[in-house]
Amino acid sequence: MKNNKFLLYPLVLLSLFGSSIIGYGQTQLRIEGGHLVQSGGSQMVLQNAEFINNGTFESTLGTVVMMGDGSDAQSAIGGDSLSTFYNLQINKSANGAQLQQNIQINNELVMTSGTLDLNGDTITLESVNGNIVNESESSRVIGPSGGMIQKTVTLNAPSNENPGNMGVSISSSQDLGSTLIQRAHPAQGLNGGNSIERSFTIAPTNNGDLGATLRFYYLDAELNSNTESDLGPWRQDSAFWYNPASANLDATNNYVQVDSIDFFSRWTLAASAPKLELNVLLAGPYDSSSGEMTDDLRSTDLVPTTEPYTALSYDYPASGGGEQIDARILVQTGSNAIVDWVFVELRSSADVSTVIAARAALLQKDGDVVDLDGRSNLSFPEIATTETPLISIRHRNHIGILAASTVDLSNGTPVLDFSTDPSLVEGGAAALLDFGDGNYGLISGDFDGDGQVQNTDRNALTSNLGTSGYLPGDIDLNGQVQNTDLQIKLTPNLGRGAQFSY
Ligand SMILES: [Ca+2]
Ligand SMILES: [Ca+2]
Ligand SMILES: [Ca+2]
Repeated sequence: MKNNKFLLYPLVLLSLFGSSIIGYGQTQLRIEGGHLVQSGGSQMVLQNAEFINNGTFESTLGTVVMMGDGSDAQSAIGGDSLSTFYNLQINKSANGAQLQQNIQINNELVMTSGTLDLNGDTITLESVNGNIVNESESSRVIGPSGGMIQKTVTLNAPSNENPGNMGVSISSSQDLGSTLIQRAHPAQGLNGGNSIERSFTIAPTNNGDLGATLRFYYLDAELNSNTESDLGPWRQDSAFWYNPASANLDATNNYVQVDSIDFFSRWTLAASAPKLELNVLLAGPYDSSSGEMTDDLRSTDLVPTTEPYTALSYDYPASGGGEQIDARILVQTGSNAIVDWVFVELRSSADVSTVIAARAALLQKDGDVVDLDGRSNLSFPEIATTETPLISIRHRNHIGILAASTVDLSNGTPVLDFSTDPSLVEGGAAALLDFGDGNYGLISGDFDGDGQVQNTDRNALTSNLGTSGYLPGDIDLNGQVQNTDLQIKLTPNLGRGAQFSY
């Protein structure tokens, strides 16, 4: 690159508080109300000097270099105006540089030495050519107090595309269209834990049915006391962060890969949470001809996107409750279609009345109990892997079950298939309905959710006959309260459940 002097247009009002463009000590390059044009491939070096733009800065092919050993603030980029750089190079022999205003990079942000602190501001990488170069453990963009790097790109069937070299690689056979990618650096407080100091928000225009793969790259310097080998992906689609399964960590090349992503949202990395692979059937919607449950609530848009159990006064210890889903997961059909919400508890083996943790979860037609992405094994973020709890599964108008034995959360992902093995359930086959086809399910008809099917349930359902919606009297979960619910799904079970209260 040539090292020409930069040119000033006649209208420039340029104040240099220092003797030259290469300034030493507490100096500023100030643009006050006019144009400063850096033409050609020229290089402008700011040695411990601030770049303050209160006018207009144009750089067609030039490079601005922040050098020196002064504090970040002595190498700040600020002023009232957004500055658009062609190339910006951070090359501090000590300390770093910081933003005090948003900037745009049309070509390269070159990280040579020292950090660049976003300091609450935004770097926009130009959509085609803007990219980060040479970012490393010792020279990287940071942002403990907020701010972001962002880029909008068009992604059509991307194959391991890492837009702007921002550190997130995306693959999908689909056309995602114009996609906004934002990288931020404050750690996320994840249900009592702390993430690494990096997160990505990925927002494609076409954001559904992507079958996408994500590689989330990180730097060791961002680990924030996390043990690298424990890292797993966390995502946030609504207010809740959760820890989807099926990820691969490559600690040598510093990335976590997640496959089978239906739609993108916000992501970070943190220690993996304990997970459970659970399967359970509900007698109400169970269809013996298919061996699965029906999903009429979903197909008639009645499954709420916020869990129903808080409103029903179920007790959530710790930080559970209020789980929400993105409505996109409810488009899934087939065996993995969502039937309804269930309520999963971890109970103390020493005293089963003590609930250690509780989560609302989603139930698929084939009985899989899954997390908020509609497909991953259920995670318990706030629970230590040293716990050996008893699992219970409850549903708002069925009688809950308690596992007969504890699970060891430190040993992989425990598998409990309550749909085929009554010996896994406290009380055995008597605590379930035997469908006669090899499958067993939760006993239906507990209108008021008190753990028993009684006359009060029958009377309440009777007075609701003919109503429709997401209702406690809709025992078979087809969206209507009918004689079927009363005569087939409730009445035969009267008296069930009392012996299993816990
Ligand atoms: Ca399934
Ligand atoms: Ca009841
Ligand atoms: Ca019904």
